[in-house]
Amino acid sequence: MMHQTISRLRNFCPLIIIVITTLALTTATVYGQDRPASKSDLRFDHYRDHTTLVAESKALAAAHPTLLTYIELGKSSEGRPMFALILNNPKTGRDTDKPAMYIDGNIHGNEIQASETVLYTAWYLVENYGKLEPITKLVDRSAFYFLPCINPDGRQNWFDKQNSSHSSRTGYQPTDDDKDGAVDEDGPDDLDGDGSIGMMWRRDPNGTHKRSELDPNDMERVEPAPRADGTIRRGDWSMAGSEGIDNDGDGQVNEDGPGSYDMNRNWPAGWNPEHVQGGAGDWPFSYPETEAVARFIMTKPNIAAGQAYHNAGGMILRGPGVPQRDGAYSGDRGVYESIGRVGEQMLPGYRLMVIHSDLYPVHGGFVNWLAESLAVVTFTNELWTERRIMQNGSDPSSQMRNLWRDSVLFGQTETPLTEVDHPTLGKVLVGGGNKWASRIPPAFMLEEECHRNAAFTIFHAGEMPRVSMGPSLVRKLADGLWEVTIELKNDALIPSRTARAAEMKVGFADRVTLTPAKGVTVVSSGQVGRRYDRTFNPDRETPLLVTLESGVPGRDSVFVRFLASGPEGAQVGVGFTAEKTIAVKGAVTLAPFDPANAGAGAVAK
Ligand SMILES: [Ca+2]
Ligand SMILES: [Ca+2]
Ligand SMILES: [Ca+2]
Ligand SMILES: [Ca+2]
Ligand SMILES: [Zn+2]
Repeated sequence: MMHQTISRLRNFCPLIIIVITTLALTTATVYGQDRPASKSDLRFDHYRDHTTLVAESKALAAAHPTLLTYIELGKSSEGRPMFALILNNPKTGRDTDKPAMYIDGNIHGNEIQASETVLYTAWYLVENYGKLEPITKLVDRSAFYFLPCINPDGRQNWFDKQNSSHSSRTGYQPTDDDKDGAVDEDGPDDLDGDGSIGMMWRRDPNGTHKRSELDPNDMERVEPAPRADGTIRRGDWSMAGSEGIDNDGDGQVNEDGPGSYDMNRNWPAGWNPEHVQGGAGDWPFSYPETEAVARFIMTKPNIAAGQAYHNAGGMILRGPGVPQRDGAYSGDRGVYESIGRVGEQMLPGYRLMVIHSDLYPVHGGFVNWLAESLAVVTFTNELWTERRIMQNGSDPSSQMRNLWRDSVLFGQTETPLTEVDHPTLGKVLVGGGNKWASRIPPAFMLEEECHRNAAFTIFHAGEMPRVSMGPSLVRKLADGLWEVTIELKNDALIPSRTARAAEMKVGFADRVTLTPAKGVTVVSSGQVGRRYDRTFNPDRETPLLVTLESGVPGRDSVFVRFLASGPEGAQVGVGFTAEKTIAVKGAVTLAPFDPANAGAGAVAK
């Protein structure tokens, strides 16, 4: 029996090999559809508070010690760590020598999925390094700075305290919002004890709403309409504000809750003082959180791309925040359009928009500081849109919204209306959408939201400037006298120096340095319009240095020419440096060469 089996196996040996080979191939191809085997088993099917976010970020860095570093940038108002994850492969150079993408989230503390999205991006890149070729290549030539949560107090308090989906937005320094001399004296109050701050409804013979006959937890709007007897039909309930009482007896309810400074109005880009916009602070960077972020960013002039995550609405926003600053984008509009339009295709239900014209005016917003003051191509995504409820991208009807809430989410985002005795309003109904309603995706859709947005930023990062040297044109003008035209080309969308940077002289201009071999003299050098142009305005002062004020445009080339005297066959070293690209080193041989006449693949260096 045994013998028989073995001989059979022997006969089938080739078949077994084929089967094993097929299995191996199948495993390799199937990987793309699978979760990567993870060194740090992070899950994106739930939301984590700030304490857990810190612990998991540290664990992710510890699991990938070569690529990922956890650093603390400072402390929040309430003493929580402000932190960053730096992704860089030291084997391919220092982070500051590479173009970098800056990605943050949760500046508004209630906009919680922003942090999961940033953490997911870091996690996806480190877990797939060495497994997915496009990721490996991108990580090897770029750096990433991840700041998953830049409002730690806002986030932690959103989880710990009674909030609505809109509250715990700000930072947590005690602030006198209503200027009555007391701080934080009248916050929201959880009257029905559900842990959230909902809506209050009072009985009103001229009410705007009535309770639905199909579902008594639903308030339906009633449009006033004349009855046959001449009276006007109205509802019997009206809204009575957000859940709470007048704690300080000043006649207003919940007018001065905990904290309340808006760190997204505290950046030096068209900043305006408090009396123009509340929350702006005494001066830009006046809050510990904004100062910590600014100090970090100011040490990283290699940041070439930026992304900030907020919620909600399904938007890919670019600046400016006010129409007066439209001109700041005129030179780079094409770059923003090209990247943003791809984003619209990658993010179903999302639309590319301009902050001031499509949303509302913002003075001194973070994205404006990065884009307008530091001249970095930056977007703000407003994560999650109700259009994602419908799989066809249209806005849900109220019937669909209720079906979603009751039969897809099984009521998890809703507290039934209950009667509560209110000290000043009498009997009120309290309830409605809880803090999990409306602004964040349900857990089962979180991972998709994270992944698609991560993919968009990875695409954006892939378009950070990438400069290389093309073939050089070398002409012999006379015995021992050479004219050399060098091509520097950028095959990414983002220029090595944005139009905004060139215009405002932000940072250093790009530089081409020439290093002649012994016996060679560079007589003059300068930029030319095209490779075969005959006109040439040499810079006689510094022939070994050509400054490119406008850098190398996206998907385009610039040409630099120099005249040199020296023997045929001698070399001139060429170096290109820019703040936001990897430096390029090459050399040109002084021997006649015309790229137009060269065969395929011939490059004179
Ligand atoms: Ca007050
Ligand atoms: Ca409540
Ligand atoms: Ca009050
Ligand atoms: Ca109150
Ligand atoms: Zn926001």
